[in-house]
Amino acid sequence: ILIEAAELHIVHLPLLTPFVISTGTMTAKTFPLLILKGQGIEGIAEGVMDPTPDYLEETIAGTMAFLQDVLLPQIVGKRFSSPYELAPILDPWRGNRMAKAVVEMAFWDLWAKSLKLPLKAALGGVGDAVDVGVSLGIAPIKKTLERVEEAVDLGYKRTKLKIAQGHDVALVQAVREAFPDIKLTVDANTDYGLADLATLRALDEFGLDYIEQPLAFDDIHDHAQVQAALKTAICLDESIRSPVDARKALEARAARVINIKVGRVGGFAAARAIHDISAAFGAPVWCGGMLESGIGRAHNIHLATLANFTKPGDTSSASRYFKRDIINEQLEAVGGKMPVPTSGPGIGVTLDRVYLKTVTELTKEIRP
Ligand code: OSB
Ligand code: MG
Repeated sequence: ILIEAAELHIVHLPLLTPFVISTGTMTAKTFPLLILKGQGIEGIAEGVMDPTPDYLEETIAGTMAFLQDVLLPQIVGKRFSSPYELAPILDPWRGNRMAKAVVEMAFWDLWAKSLKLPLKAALGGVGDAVDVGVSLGIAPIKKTLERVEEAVDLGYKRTKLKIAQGHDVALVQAVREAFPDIKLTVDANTDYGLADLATLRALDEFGLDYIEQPLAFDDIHDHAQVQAALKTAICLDESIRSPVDARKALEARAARVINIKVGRVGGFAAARAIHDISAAFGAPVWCGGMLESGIGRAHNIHLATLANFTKPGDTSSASRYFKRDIINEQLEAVGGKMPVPTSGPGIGVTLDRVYLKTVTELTKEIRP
């Protein structure tokens, strides 16, 4: 496929409710949106980096510069016959996996569309729907109990509670008492350290399916010490940027579960490699989310059809986050199952160009 041009946007979507995690509060979702064009087809993807380096180091400003000045000029005007041919352009640069993922994922969509295949088939996944749960932001215990009840009533297959120092044991105890049998997990987004082992041990008593990313965003080693002290599985999110990270974490027994976000790890080639390495270690994986619009959500859903995604993912209904999405389709879970979108090949969703225009803050065109 000849990539004839690229469109790069910054999109700003207000969130229906502020989303609070240990590192801060999000009131809107701002993201770069890339459209690669060739042969009359468009391949589309969004980035998962924040405006400021809250979750990991990458930022939207850094990504825009790297994409416009470095990556896209090496891609626009050239032919690629598979996503793997992007590797010589992407791999030499250090880090910046979220930025690389935007390009790689948009090309996977373009490539699958050129082959008239759903993205899941191009990736090697099967099935028409994936199991999903909800991720509940930090809120007072009473409010959280209401939200858990709502999620359980809707049939979501797992409830993940965001926790932080001082908003942990009492919260989990209250939810567990009210819902003794649900699949429950917590996500600390790096808020704890080795000195907090007593708190983590207290959380160990609630039959959680896993404790997600208790320690630092760049740590693997100390997580192994925590995992050795707990019955509950540790799940790593922020710490796993690459297949090598996954191998090291599983070898070191720093985790028994991995949260794969294709947008965090550099794209589908890396996401699949992490999926395969985890399977080889007997470690289940699940598909994380970053409050994506329908574009990123669709990518995630297709990825989650791979065989070792055996735990419910975070790709819940878009209507939980947004009043209106930038796609024409509605990505809504039914009974804890999110249908794989199939409005055409590739990611199976289509851009609502009219609405997109009203929520676009900046547009750049890249031509050869
Ligand atoms: O750690 O999984 C996370 C949202 C923003 C930043 C980090 C995380 C999250 C979520 C949201 O948990 C999951 C979703 O998209 O619903
Ligand atoms: Mg997480």
